[in-house]
Amino acid sequence: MPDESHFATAPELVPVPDDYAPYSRTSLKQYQERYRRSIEEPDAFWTEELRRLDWIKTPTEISNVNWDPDNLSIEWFADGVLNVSYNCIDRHLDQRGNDVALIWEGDNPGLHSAITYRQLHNHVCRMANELKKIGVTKGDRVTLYMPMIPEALYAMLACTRIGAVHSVVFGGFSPDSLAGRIKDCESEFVITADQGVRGNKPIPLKENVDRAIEIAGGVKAVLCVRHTGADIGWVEGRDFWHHELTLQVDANCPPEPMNAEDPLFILYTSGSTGKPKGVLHTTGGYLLWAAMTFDTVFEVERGEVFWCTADIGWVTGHTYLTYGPLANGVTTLVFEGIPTYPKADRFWEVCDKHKVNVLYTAPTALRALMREGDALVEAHDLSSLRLLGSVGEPINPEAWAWYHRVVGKGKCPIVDTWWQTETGGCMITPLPGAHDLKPGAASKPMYGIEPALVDGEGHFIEGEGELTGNLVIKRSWPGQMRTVYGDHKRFAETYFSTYRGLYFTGDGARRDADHYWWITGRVDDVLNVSGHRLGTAEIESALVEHVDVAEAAVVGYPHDIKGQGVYCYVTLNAGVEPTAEMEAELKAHVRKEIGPVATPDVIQFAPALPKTRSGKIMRRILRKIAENQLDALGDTSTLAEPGVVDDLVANRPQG
Ligand code: 6R9
Repeated sequence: MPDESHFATAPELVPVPDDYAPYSRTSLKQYQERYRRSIEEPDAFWTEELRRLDWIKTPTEISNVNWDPDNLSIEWFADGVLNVSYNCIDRHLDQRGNDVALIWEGDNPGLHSAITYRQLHNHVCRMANELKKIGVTKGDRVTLYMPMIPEALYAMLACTRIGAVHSVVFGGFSPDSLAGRIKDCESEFVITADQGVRGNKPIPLKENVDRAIEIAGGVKAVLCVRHTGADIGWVEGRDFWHHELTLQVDANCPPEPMNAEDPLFILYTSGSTGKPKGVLHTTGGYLLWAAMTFDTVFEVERGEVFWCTADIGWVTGHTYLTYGPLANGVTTLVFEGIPTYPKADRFWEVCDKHKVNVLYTAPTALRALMREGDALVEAHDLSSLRLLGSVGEPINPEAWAWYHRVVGKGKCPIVDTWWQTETGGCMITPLPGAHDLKPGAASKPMYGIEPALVDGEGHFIEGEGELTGNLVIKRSWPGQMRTVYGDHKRFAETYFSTYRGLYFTGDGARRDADHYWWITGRVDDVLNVSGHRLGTAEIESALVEHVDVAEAAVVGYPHDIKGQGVYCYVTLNAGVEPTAEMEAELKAHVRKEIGPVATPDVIQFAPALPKTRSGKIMRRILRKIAENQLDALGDTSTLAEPGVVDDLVANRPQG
C-alpha cells in the first residue's frame, strides 16, 4: 500500500484534457441530463436504449423487479427475444464484414493474427455446429477452460449461438477448483485446449481437465483445441479434436431465438462464506448493459483498437473483452501472455505494435510495471492511446499518477471503473470528456444506477458534505445478476438480506462533497489479491484439508504490488513441527487445491487462535496483527485466552 508520501504525487483534480475534446461524445451537461432521465423516467430511457440491440421480438415490458429477499425476482425486457451471437457478429456483416473483430497477440511475440467479422462468423458457426454434434443442446451448461486464444471467444459465442450456457473457468485454477465448478452446474461438456502458454511456460490444460473429470464425473464430451501440439492423454469416444470436427460441420448455424431472461452464462466468484457462487447472468439485460456501458465509457469508434488485458476467466474478460466490443462492432485485442514476458515492456510493445487506442487494465499490473522504470515505457510509441481504464481494485494515487503521466503522457483521461461480477458491467465511473478526474475516485454513477450509503444498522447516511458507509444500490439495472445458480436462497441472503430491499455490494465507500464516489474496499471476508477475488473461507478450508493442520484463519494485509496479500494463521496438529518445510508444503498445498492466485504470502504458525468465549475466531485482531498495527489491537478482554494474542504478536514473521 502507498505510504503517505505517495499521496502527494497525484493532484487532487485533473480537468478533462483538451487533447480529448475531439473524441468526447458526452459533455457534462449531457451526462447530467441522461442520468436524470434514467432515474426519473426509466421506462422511456430504457425503451430508447434497447434499440442498441437487434431484437427478434422487441420487448414491450421494461422491468419487473422485487428485491424483497422472501420474494426475490428480477426481470428485464421479459417479453423480448434475441440472440447474443447474432448481435455480436451477424448484424455487423453487411457494413463491417471485413473489419477486424479481433486481433490476437500470442505469448510468443512472433505470433499474432487478425480475424475479421466475416471470419468470426464462420468460426463461430462451425464451432456451434461442433457443439451440436457432440450433443450440446439449448440450456446445457458448457464449461470452458481455455487459454487466451481466439478459439476461447469462438467457444463463448458458439454457446450463445445455440442457447447453451457457458461457464468459463480461469485457466489458472487447479483441477480441484475446476471439478467443483463442473459439478456445481452439472456441466456435461468441457471445451479446452491441449495446453496454454504464459511467459513461455506451458499450462497443462487438457491434463487438468482429465483430472477434474475424474473428480467431478458426469462429463460426456470434451472438445479440445490443438494449440501447442503437445502430447496429451485422450479418451476415445469422449474427447474430440476441434480441428477435426470443424471439417465435418457446416459453416452455417442459424442463431437460436432466446428469451431475454434465458440464462446466458454462469461465472463463479468468491464470497465471504462457503464455496464460490455461480453468478448467473441472462441474455437481454446483460447484453444491453455490456453494449451500453462499453460504448458510453470507452467511446470506441469503428477502426479503433480496444485492449482489455483481463483473462476471459474473469467478468471483465466477458463484458469488456468479448461482449461489449463485439456488440458494438469494433476491434478487441486478445493477449495470451503476461506483462513481463519476454521483458517488462510487453504491454507497451503491444500498444505500439497494434496501435491500441484504449487500454483497460488493473492497478496490480500497473504497480508491477511502474517498478520497472519509465524507460521501458518511453522506448515505445504510445501516441495512439487516447483513453486509459482501470478496474479490479482501488487504484492508489501513485499508480494513477504514473499511468496518467508516463503511459498517457498527460493527454489521456483515466476511467476508474467500479463494478463487480454480480453487476455485469460498469456501475460507477467517470465518463471521459464529461468529468474532471479525481485520482482514486470511481467518481459518478452510470445511467440507471442509484448508489447510496448505509450504516451498520441499515440506516441511510445522507446529507451534503462528505459521507462514509457501506455501499448499496437502491434499484435494479439490466446487467444485474439474476440468481446464484441452483441456490436462489443464497442469492437472497448474500445480497438482499443485510439491508432489506437494497442490493449490498460488500464494499465500503465514501461520497465526497462534490458527490464523487470513492470505493474504500471490501467490508466482508473477501480478499482482493492482484484484482482477483478470493474468499478467506475457501483458503481456510484448503488449509484444514491438509492432514497436519488443526485449524486455520486467513486475513488480508496491505501488499505493495498485489494490493492485498494472503496472510494465514495455522495451528498444526499436536506433535507436528512448525518448520520451514511445513510452511513451503502448505503454500504448495493451497496452490494445488485452489490455484496459484491463492498462494499464501505469509504463514504464521500459531499454537492457538484468538477466540471469543463462544468460540468465534476474532478476525479483527488477526487483521491488525497481519497489518502490523500492533498498537491498535483494541479490546482483547472478551477473549477466552488473552495470552494467545501476545504469543501471535511476539512471533509475527518479519517482512
Ligand atoms: C470487475 C471486477 C469486484 C470487487 C468489488 C471491489 C473491487 C473492482 C474497482 C474495485 C475499487 C474499482 N473493485 N473495481 N474497487 N475501484 N475501480 O473486478 O469484478 O472480480 O467481481 O470484483 O473488486 O471490491 O467489489 P470482481
